[in-house]
Amino acid sequence: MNKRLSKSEFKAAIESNIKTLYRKTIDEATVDQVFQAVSYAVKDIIIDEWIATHDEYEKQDVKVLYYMSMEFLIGRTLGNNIINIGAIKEVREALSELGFDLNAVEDKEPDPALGNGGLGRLAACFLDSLATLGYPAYGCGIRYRYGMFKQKIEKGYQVEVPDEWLKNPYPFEMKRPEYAYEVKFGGNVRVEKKDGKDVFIHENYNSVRAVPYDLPILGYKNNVVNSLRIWDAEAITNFSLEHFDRGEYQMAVEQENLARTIVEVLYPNDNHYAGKELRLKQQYFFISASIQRAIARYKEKHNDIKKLHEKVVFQMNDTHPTVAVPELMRILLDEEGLNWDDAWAVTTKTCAYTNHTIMSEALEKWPIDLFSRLLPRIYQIVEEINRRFVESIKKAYPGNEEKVADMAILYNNQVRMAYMAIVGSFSVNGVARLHTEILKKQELKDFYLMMPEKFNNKTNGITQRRFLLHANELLADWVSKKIGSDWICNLSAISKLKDYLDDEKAAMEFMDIKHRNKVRLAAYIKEHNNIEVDPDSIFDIQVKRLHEYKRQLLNILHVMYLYNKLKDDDGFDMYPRTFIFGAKAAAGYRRAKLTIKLINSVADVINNDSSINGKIKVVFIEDYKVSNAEIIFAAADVSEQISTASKEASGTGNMKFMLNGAITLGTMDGANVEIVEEVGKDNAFIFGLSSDEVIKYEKDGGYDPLEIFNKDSEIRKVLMQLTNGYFSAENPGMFKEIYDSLLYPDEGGRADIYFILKDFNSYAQAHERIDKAYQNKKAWARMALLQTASCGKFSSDRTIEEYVRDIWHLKKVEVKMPK
Ligand code: DL6
Repeated sequence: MNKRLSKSEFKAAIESNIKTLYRKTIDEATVDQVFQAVSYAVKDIIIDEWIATHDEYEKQDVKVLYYMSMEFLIGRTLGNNIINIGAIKEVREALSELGFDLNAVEDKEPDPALGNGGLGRLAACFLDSLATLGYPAYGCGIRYRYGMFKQKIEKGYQVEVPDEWLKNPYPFEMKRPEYAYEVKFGGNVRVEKKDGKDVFIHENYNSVRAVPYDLPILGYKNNVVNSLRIWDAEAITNFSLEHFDRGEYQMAVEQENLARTIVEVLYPNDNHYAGKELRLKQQYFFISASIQRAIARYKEKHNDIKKLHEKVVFQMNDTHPTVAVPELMRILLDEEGLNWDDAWAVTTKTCAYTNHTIMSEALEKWPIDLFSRLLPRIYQIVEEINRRFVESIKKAYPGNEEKVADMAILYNNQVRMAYMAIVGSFSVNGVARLHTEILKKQELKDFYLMMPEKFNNKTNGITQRRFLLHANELLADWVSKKIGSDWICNLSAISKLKDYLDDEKAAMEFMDIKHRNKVRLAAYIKEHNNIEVDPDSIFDIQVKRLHEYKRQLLNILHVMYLYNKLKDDDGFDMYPRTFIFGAKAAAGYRRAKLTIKLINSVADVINNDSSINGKIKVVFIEDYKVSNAEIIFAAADVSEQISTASKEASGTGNMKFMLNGAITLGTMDGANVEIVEEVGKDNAFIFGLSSDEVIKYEKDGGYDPLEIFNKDSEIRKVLMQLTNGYFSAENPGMFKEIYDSLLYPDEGGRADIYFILKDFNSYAQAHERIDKAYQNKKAWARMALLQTASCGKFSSDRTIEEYVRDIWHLKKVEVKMPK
């Protein structure tokens, strides 16, 4: 390691930073100020490694990955950075001697929430793994001034509050004005002939200056520091104040506005395409800047642009960065002077695409008039890509106009971004085996048939360094004591814990740690929700974005059903259970927000009914985010992964729970399938329709929820409680919309499109199995330990190695620091 600071050197650094930053002594400093001072002390250490890493990349002239993503949900970084530089002990002790607690100091860091959920968090895990494995990579994204909103619950309703993560300077970021680029919008394209060639001149545009900020991404104790480069927008004001006329002034104001609005806020939609012009501006903004920089960097050392792909790979995280394809073409054609075929050859060897969803509402399709107005030159290029692609479809399938309609990039006045991503990439991957199979057999079947060599699977993963080493110190220490610490950088080594499966003492220690983590979560719930929960009850947890397909509704309807049984059936008993929810709903997603209200209304009634002797508690944790997620995963007994089969591309929360010893209650969806494969089906609680059954019902019909409603009196009772005011005395009709959605066809002619009633009984039976299994403490402990012991496959280190092997072909770099 670089400069290993001793405890006393850390103390001195913190005190000195407090003095220079705030003109205070440590005794006068607030915890916020100490957070800044510690962060700068840590950053000082990082800087040398950061420089050394980039020097090494330069020296070895390595191939570099640019991971393009609209979202990086990195969460707090101080704690992780301290762990990764190997200084946790020194910093903790230094702070303690100065009268501060490291956890309290960490709590002062805003949670950089530049993402919505799984997709953004995956990008953050990937950066962690890339740095730890020593692969040269940049994350490329946007420096949103406001990240994911903070959620408040008021009278049971979600209220969105802006997330001002940049209110105080963020100590780890570094502005890099020397790498600023201009990005142009609107205007028109004029064609001129020069030396017999067409030259495209973009004029009358508005533009902004994209200015990057770098955040250090540290590998685990290996001196490697990669960068997450997030772009801010500044106005280009190049008019002279003395001479401006009305037109110039107008232009300046427009450019100011453009710069201000473009990076203002993250769109809070998960798995949903909203079609807003500003969103397309954001996409082009960060992509254009990132590609301009990547090419400039390449040209510093290389003069043959046709070999770009040997040193550069662009991975597009979902379709949001797909304008990378025509933007790279634009630069190669218009600025580098390549002909079309050469430019296309370079582009399709440099770009790769990851698909993260098959939800039709998430597929981006931009109206052509908007797209062409905002990005006129880019649109011309898209037209030409499409024209040539349509030619190749016609050649492959002569006379088959249906194929053209099904596959063209431009169709029905829309630009189909996923199709452009596939056509412009050399690799197309899904994020779990089942998901990739569905892409190949259903959603993208035509493309798979035409270009099968592009398709591959990369099952997602998570970083064990954040979600065990940092999030669950007690368990991490225990694991290391039992089997050594190899698991930190090689999660498959955690399978050595299997040696302890039948060691009762070890299993009891494991459960004792779980209990202590449950006590920690109970204290958090008491502090934030003012609800007492019993750490001896089963902690049954569903935390993720609120989306109908994720079926939080199924979970709460089942809670209502259990409550009815406790009230109505004297013979019924159950082991005490705490149902914990955490979920943000997109601000404009009415039904999701109503589901949050329903959960809170049910919680109000049940938690205040003394007649059930506390057998059920329901808690909705406000503002679910990366930092409280860490406390939540560590405390779970049961991990609810209950999406309608075929809808969840992978899921990664399922893996975080598993790592922390929670048992999956889930459908055979996304990566659940692979989790069950690892632990064995007797060590998971599986229920519900299979993806094939769901897809068949969707195609052929044959499911009528009214039949279930009419036949099953318990389900009927639960549903009637949605309309009779049982849980909403103040407004009995409040949940009628949910009731209707379950029983009556929507505009597409189908009712209960997520098969909640269809899966209800099978779900209830899985819960009964859990109730019984939990009461056999020994067997449960074994099963819980088996989860942790079996999760080796789900490290993002494994995922990254697969991307490197099959797609990116990067070389590992070692960074040595002078002693
Ligand atoms: O691949 C990361 C993550 C998956 O684990 C989830 O299953 C999937 O829903 C999510 N997809 C998206 C798609 N986004 N948009 N827009 O967030 O990706």
